[in-house]
Amino acid sequence: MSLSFRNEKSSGLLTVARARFAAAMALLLGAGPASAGIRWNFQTPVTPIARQIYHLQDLMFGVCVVIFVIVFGVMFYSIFAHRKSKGHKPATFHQSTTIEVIWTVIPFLILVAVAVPATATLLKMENTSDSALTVRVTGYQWKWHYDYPAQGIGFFSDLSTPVAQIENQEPKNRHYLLQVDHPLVLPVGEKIRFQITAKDVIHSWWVPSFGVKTDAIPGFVNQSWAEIDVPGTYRGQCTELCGMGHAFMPVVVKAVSQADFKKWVAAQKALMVASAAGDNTTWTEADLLSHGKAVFAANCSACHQINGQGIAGTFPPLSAGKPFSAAPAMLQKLRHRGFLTAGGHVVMGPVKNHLRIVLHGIAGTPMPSFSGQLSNADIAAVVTYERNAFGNHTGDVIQPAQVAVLR
Ligand code: HEC
Ligand SMILES: [Cu+2]
Repeated sequence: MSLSFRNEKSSGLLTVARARFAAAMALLLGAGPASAGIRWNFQTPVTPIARQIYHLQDLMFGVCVVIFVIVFGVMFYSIFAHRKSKGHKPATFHQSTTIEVIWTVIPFLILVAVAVPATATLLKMENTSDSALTVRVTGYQWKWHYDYPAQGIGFFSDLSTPVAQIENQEPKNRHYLLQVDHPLVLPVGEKIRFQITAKDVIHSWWVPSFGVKTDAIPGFVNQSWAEIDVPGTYRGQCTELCGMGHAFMPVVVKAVSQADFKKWVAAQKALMVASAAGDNTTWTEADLLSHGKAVFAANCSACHQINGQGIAGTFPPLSAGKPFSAAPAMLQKLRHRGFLTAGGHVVMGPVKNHLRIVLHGIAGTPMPSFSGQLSNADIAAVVTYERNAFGNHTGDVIQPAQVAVLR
């Protein structure tokens, strides 16, 4: 009780100090409106845990500043006031047991004062019991998948920053690399348990305002929780270096009222039913191409590149006629599937092989299976797009029903 009271007080003082410091720095740096968004501390906490972490850091910071001022104050005073030129001699109090006991006991007490609230916070973080909602979070190279097992909803959340901004052809917007097509939607005022894992390599799911930063490790499920009290949009990132696209898999969470959450769940379910029924629809070529372009940008461009030109030695181009050089074993497999000529040039192999590759991936290579991630319509669209973009003109138009057969 007394500890938490001290925290609140010190945090109040520090907030004022921090605001002044920030203002002074802004003046010093000649900062204009461009840097108005710069902050000098954590993001505003919106869960009990995040708030506790925030106060802990203020407490630690306060303790460190006080120790720093006292230690350096004494040191500089001693150097100056007891200098040799004034005739001072080295002191002889080194054998003083009292002083030794004091300088052992004081740090010990400081450590206890810090360790007690820190341990309490850690224990609270681990306690995921009594949650009202469970969300499974799965890291992929390079996107997140969210599942609501009790609600029967699941979807991928992909970066939605336009490629033109990434390639410096357009100015970068405010949420550059921090925006996604489908944010995670959560209700406020309810304890939400996260079960976090990964499909390929280690990722880490981090939402600073929630005080949640949990490693996503293939084959393990780590747990964490949040009870959000302010509706809003919260942004985070993958925080475990997970390969080339690490910077391109942000986390975006929309916290809404419980009533809105229920509405959203119902809408999501209706969407899923509609997309399953879509297998029997016949799409126009124009619709397939435009949807395929979006599916390609979100799912394939990280490896095969947005222009389909791949990366020599690693990711094959998807343009017929392009030469591709790589390890002999890889070239042989591509030839075997009909995607490379004997002379080492890319060709668009048979449609069925193409669909199978996208559906099931290529085992033992980075080419992932998309059967769990993309609907039949998505796959029909992206394969139609590949076969008619990047300089390819096969004229093939693939319908969802053709994909359904191969699933
Ligand atoms: C994580 C990286 C990665 C992603 C994402 C990826 N691919 Fe691939 N893809 C590969 C690699 C690597 C190969 C070559 C595999 C081999 O060694 O045979 C490949 C091969 C292919 C091939 C056959 C080879 C060729 O030259 O045409 C096709 C077709 C293909 N990918 C399509 C896609 C489509 C469509 C998507 C998106 C829905 C996609 N890939 C996403 C890495 C990737
Ligand atoms: Cu990652």
